[in-house]
Amino acid sequence: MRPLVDFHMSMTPTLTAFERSPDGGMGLARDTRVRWALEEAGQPYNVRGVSFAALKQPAHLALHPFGQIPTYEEGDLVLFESGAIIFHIAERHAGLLPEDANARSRAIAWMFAALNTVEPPILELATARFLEGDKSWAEQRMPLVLDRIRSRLSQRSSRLGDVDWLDGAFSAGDLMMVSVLLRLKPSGMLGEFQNLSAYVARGGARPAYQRAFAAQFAFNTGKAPTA
Ligand code: GTB
Repeated sequence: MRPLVDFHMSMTPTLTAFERSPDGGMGLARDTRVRWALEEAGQPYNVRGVSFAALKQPAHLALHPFGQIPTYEEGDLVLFESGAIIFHIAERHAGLLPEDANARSRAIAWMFAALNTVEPPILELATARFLEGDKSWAEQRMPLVLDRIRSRLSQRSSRLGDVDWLDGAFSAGDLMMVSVLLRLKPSGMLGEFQNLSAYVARGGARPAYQRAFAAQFAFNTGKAPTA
């Protein structure tokens, strides 16, 4: 008979992450949000580092059609897209989606809102800075990029008001929203919206996030994070 421990080990999911993230352990690459979801769910996981060259090789493209991280392998299941991976984790383990059907649908709506409505303008900032910063029109474009982010932050800030989480208890919707907003931390823009900075700080202070952050930091730097 197959020992239980072997079965358990084969179902321990494996994520892919950058072999060395260009952010040097700031936790901005999208494996961090998946690690966070797994930590919230209390699930163990393995991580396999992938070099930039290997991302575009057939072995990795078989897991991820766009040659990116993160991917998620669990038994026979292979997933890509951080949103789909976190949704899968949240569906199968307690703690990330409410039991009530309507509240669950609303939490899922917030996950989509984070990925489809809030994240795109934030990603534009990185494109404008790092990929287009040397173009003749870069300086003219930047205020437009910043305005689009500010507009979303202002809408998010008004809706959040003074509550702790988006819709009652912490959910995968908050996990995704905080993950997306964390990308703005180096820009200082979150500081313009006191309740949003507090919201992001609240998410970042969760023990599960702290464990996820420490794990990615150790993976990327070989060191423990300093407080
Ligand atoms: N929509 C996909 C998802 O949510 O999973 C997007 C995945 C994605 O963009 N992956 C990036 C990647 O693999 C890493 S996270 N890029 C390599 C490639 O496309 O060839 C984005 C990212 C990249 C770099 C930093 N950084 O340097 O700090 C941070 C975040």
